[in-house]
Amino acid sequence: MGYSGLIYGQSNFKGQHSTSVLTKENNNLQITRNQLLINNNWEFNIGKGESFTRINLPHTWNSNDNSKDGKEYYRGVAKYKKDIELNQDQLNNKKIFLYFEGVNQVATLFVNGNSIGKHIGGYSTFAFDISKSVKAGANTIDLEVTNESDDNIAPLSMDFTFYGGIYRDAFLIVTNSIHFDVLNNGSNGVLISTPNVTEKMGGLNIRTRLLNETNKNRKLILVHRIISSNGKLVETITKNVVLSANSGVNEISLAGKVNTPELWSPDSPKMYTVVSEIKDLETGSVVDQVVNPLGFRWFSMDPQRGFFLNGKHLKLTGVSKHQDFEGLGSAVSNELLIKDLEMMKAMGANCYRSSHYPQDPEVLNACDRLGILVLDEIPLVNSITESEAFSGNCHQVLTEMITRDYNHPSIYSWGLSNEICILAKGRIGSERGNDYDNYLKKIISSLNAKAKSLDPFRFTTQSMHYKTDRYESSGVNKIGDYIGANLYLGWYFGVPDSLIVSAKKMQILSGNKPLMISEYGAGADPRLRADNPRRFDFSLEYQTQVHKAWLKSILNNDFVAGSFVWNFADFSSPYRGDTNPFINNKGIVSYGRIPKDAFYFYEAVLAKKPVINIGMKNWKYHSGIGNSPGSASKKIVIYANTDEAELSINGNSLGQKKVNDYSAEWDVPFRNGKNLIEVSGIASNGEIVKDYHTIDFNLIPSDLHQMKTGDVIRVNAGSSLYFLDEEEKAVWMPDREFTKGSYGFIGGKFLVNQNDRIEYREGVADNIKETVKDPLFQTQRIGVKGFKADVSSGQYEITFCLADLSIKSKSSVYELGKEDDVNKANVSGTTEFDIMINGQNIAENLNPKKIKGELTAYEFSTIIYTESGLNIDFIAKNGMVGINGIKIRKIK
Ligand code: GCB
Repeated sequence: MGYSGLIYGQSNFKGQHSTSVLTKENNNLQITRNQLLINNNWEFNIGKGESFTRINLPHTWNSNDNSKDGKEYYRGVAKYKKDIELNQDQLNNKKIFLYFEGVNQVATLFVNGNSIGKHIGGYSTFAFDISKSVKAGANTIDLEVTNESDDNIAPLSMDFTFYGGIYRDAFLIVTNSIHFDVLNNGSNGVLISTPNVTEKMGGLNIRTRLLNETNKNRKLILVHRIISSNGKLVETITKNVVLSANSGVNEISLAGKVNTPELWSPDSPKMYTVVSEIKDLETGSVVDQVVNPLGFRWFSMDPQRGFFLNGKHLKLTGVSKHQDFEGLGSAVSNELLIKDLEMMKAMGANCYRSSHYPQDPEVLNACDRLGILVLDEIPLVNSITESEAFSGNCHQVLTEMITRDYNHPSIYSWGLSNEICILAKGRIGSERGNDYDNYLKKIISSLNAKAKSLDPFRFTTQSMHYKTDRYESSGVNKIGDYIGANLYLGWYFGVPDSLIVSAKKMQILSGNKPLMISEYGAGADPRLRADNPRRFDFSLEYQTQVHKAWLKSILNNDFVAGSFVWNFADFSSPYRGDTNPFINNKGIVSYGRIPKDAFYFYEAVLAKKPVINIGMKNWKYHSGIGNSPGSASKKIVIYANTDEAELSINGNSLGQKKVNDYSAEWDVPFRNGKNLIEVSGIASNGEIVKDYHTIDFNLIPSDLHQMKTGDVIRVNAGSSLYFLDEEEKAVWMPDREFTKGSYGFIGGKFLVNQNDRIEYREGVADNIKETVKDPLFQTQRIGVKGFKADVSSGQYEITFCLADLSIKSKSSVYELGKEDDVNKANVSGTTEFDIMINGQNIAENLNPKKIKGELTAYEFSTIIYTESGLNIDFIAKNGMVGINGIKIRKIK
């Protein structure tokens, strides 16, 4: 929670950590409001049982679901309970509120058994007045929460997990009976706008909502003090007010100005603080106090020239992000949320799309402080329900978002919808007709009007997908100040260069509104690397390659006001079957926030500081077949903004290279074991930048006779990719045909998954059960006859990795614009087969489907002594043999 004027103090409440406002007036310390974080010691119960467990907030009951089986994540009812002790002093002439920053998605509150109210919507902040239901002594709070799907609550469906729970901070707020409004949609009762700003003058307007909940009329002074970034009082705005007894909310608007204001911008996010107080006219004592941010800046947008901030052109280049984090689901601490923003800023991002819903208030505080412009949006995604209740819910969450977030200088735009026409056609049953179009237009136009009435000073927008027909037929693409284009050219379909062509087309159809590319991205599994990257291989290399092309187009085209990478971080999505099942891996950092190569590329381009990074840094292990005595060459790419860079391996320089397109690459000879890579460059300001990285390399001798005891060969069968196995701390090599003196398969081909838009994907798009090595088991070499390794005499352990992939594999449900959900995988190896090694029978009638069932990992190992070579024969009983991986380890 932000800007409430808090000095952290000791608790007045048993067992609570308390925050309270202490103000110095007439040398008296006065407590004006208490705001207690009540995150600790809640009791939680899920399902029907009576037993409660103790938990702390933030909390979600789905944090681990997706690692088991994301499709089955629990969407239902749960109960939270907490006891709060209050003393009589805290109740005398006081108002007591509960304030929740976010509960997904319906929360029903009882205090001491009395029904208090219900809040609908999982991403808004809300408060309840519980004054009438509390007493001195122990009080019980019961919050019933459900994340069940409901046709009248947005979002209806989406490519992310709808985590249930009280997943943000909760507060108990105690005010005097005369106070700023606590029940105003998450705001603290003070709304500040800056309608006229120039370099010479910052005009502002402060709307304040005051309540006198006593039985007497009261004479008061309302004071707003404006304090500059260096702590100086620059302006005081005051007004004497008389509030009649119990007169409800009194709204008072006051205008003010700051001469030659310090302007807010990404490069210089200078801010002011507005301290608002209600004082008693006679005694001068402070009755209530709240604190808000204030920033002076102005912006405009032009369809051809883009975005302007404070009169200067500013290309917006940033990222989108969901709110979840590996292992935590949506219950993420403020500290981690803030770290994300700091990481984005360090990368050079100057804008942030709060997709697809309003996020924690701390996210916006961080954006204000760091200088990151924000598109804040409501969770209206994919489709609508044609009902008044649904429309009402959308209007409510829009009002809550705009009111709570109104004062943040970082916000330049409100988002009204995302891909709202994607389900209008075909993908969920029959096509929705004209009535749907009409209803859609009605909702979106009234949301736009509502946004404008609440805040005429910011832009409105919608993010639309590339299939323009329904946006056009409904006319929704003409609503809002600018359009957002979600474009995946080069990923789901098309080539990266056509991004701009599609964007232009969407702009023209919108009636030539200004345009941002609100999404563009490609999946990458941090564990996959390719020598020859290609679309839909989920390799880090392909992701970097397309981001390079996309960013170039974005930067070279002025009509593109800005762009948001989809996505900053990998995130959970229950229906995905990509190489990290239940994860959308389009992040440029991993789910646990480890940078992928694309992140380093962005940093080199965008960060206004000297940068050099080794792209391989998230891999501590690698493997390769020797190509010169004692070493194997691997390509190492570095990302830098220096003119040149020098790389050395194990102390030997491989020379300087020119940095082109923010990168340079070397063929680096790795020896077996630890290798130290060092790079350095000289920035234009003379600063020397360096990076280093250690890789533990598994060198496979080119002549396998030289394989030593303990050496291991891992083969990622049916795949052209290297797979980093975090369990074994080792790398599986791409599949290869046998060559004399070495190892490889005989016969067979890769299992390829095809559909109308993804012409080629190795393996299947499905979760493989009983393993975390999905990429290894998702791919398969089928119709294979044998495997040979020309090893010398000795004892070897041979491991076979198998999984039945014969099930018709589903593609990602969320493939943009895709009309049918079933991939046409070519038939995989399903049938029974025998395995013989050097003529010995190892397995008979082996059928992984019979042993484990479909899509389940099955591994078995055997130990063999050979005089010379390993000749493995796969003998199909009928149909084809399918092998997912082979590992050979020399034991003796
Ligand atoms: C989109 C959606 C976003 C998805 C993304 C994807 O267009 O707006 O929510 O996650 O595509 O990865 O497919």
